[in-house]
Amino acid sequence: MTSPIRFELIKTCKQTGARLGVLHTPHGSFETPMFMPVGTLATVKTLSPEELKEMGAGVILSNTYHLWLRPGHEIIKEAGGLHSFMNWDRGILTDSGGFQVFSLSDFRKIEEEGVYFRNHLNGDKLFLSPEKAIEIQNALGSDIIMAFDECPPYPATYEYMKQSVERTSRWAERCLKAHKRPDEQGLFGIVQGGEFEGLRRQSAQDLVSLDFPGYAIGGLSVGEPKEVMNRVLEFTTPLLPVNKPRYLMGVGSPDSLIDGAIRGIDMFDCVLPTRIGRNGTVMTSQGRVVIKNAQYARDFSPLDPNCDCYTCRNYTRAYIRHLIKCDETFGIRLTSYHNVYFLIKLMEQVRQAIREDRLRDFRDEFFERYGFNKP
Ligand code: PRF
Ligand code: ZN
Repeated sequence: MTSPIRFELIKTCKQTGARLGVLHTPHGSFETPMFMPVGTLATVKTLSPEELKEMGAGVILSNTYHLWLRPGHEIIKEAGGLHSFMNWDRGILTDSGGFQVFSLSDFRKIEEEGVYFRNHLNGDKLFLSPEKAIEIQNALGSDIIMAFDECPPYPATYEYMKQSVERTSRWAERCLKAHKRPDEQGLFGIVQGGEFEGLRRQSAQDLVSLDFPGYAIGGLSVGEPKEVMNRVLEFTTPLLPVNKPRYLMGVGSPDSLIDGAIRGIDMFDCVLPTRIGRNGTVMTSQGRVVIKNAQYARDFSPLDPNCDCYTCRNYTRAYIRHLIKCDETFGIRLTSYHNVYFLIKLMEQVRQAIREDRLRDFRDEFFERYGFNKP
């Protein structure tokens, strides 16, 4: 049986080793490295599918846990699956729910069988297991589904992390067994192990021996310093097969996208562009702008002078500031649109730089302009 998810490596950047590739899915083929906007509740907050397509989004991410609670995976299955339910005909990746359970629920009990926890909406007792997470994702019909893993908090002790990695490997095997639609949906394994090189190696070896069509690196961007994330990526990506896609979960700041690509990552997702957009922060080629600040009250220039998105072609900082300060919905639509566009275009520039073997130069120029190099 061939996997419905295939990764085609086009070339690697001579300056950095970053990979240019194509991710083939049942809903289209998309160039990598790519950024996947997050639509937790079957909507990328404030943006329509048409707008996402116009920006060039290929794959979006949604969440098993949230859709299980509301409206329920049965209803989405009845609608013909998540693609038809939300009117999105490109790629969808669903996260397994493990991470959301750990981040949203205060009460939780991890056992070999699965995780007991409380519904973050009404406090009901719930249970999620590898089998249940796969059953829900099979019903949703997403192109890429994720194994049910444990993402321990940072920092965790070596002893705890070792137990957790071993359990995550056993859970990964159970996910494979439970997967009912392997010819329609690609199941990715998730490498854990925190900052420990030996545990990352153990986790990667366990999962690679199970032969998933793609691998995620989890347990990063959970509070560790940036240098730790970069170091973990440096020793983890070489442990993964070159002909399979690599997905760094929950990472979406512009500097981390570039630094991740340089370390061999192909896919990223993050709520960052829509989350900060909703509180009025935008990413620009010159760094972050907090649009509510008084200095923008009479600024009739676009959010980013170097951006050609719908927002920047038509609206000024002063106008967007006014809308956001008055809690007008249109304001957060405009900032969300710009921020998602910014990251999608950033990845286009990263791919072009890989094509031309100059990603190191691109990185240095981008960091300089964005202000990451400032003391
Ligand atoms: N596991 C899963 N989803 C995730 C993570 C993880 O470790 C992270 C960590 N940054 C984000 N989303 N299943
Ligand atoms: Zn813009």
